[in-house]
Amino acid sequence: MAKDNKITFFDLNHESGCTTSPFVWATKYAIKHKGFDLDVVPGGFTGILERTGGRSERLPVICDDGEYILDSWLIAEYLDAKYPDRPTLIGDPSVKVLAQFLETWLWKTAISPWMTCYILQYRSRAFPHDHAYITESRERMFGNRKLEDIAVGREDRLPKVLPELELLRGLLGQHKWLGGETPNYADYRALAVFLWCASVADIPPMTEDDPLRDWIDRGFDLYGGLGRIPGMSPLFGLQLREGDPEPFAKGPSLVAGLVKRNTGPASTAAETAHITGKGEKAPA
Ligand SMILES: N[C@@H](CCC(=O)N[C@@H](CS)C(=O)NCC(=O)O)C(=O)O
Repeated sequence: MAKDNKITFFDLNHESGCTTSPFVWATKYAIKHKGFDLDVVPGGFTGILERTGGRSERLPVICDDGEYILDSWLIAEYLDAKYPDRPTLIGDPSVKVLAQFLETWLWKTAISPWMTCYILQYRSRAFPHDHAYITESRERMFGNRKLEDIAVGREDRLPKVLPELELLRGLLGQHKWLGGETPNYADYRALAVFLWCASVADIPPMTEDDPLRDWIDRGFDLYGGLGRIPGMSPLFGLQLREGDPEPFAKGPSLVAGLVKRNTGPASTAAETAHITGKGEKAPA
């Protein structure tokens, strides 16, 4: 049992102390969800191996009463297995499968383009002793391109991310949390994408009126405002320019069957009238 209700949490920080990395954010939420306090070991990108006593080159890592657990998914599974009487993170195996699907989609749709937009801030917000490592490792990651070159054209790329998030808007327009009435690990994996983005975004990536704002704000407020820590930047306030795409759908969903429950002919009458052309009002 975690001593004093605390779990040692090896954080990955910027110089401001704010947490970066989606994996690390998801784990921070997972520990709080289980009702534990965080005994934080802070630090940046270099020196992870030393901080973890030679156990890991990557974060997150936790230590629970002397037992080290590596990897964000393995940590979540460990917490559920070791503390089954506390609130469940994953619950059913299908939660893991669907959360991984959603997360993979979010990495492709949001994190990848956002990383190219905020790559210079990812470095400048890091500890000064991390700058050289971030430059070298991330330039290699991006196929030996200079970070300055990767960031070029970001004003054009940022607005294009938003329409791609419609799938998540559709889901969260129908459900309070991905976990249903209360958040679960799927929420934390998805929220972690936005938490990471707020740790690097020197200009907001999303418009003020984005429908995702409600879920994001509620998520950042969880556990006494876990996501509202110094060093985080506003996510909302992107100013669109002429010619930018519509950031989100304003009308009804194109595929009503996805979001509307069939409770008999009355519930589908308007759609039937529309798709059969029978009984449809003539356009004004
Ligand atoms: N599969 C691992 C991935 C962890 C990982 O890649 N963490 C990154 C942070 S985003 C890291 O520690 N990077 C250190 C580095 O780049 O040297 C998990 O889910 O925990």
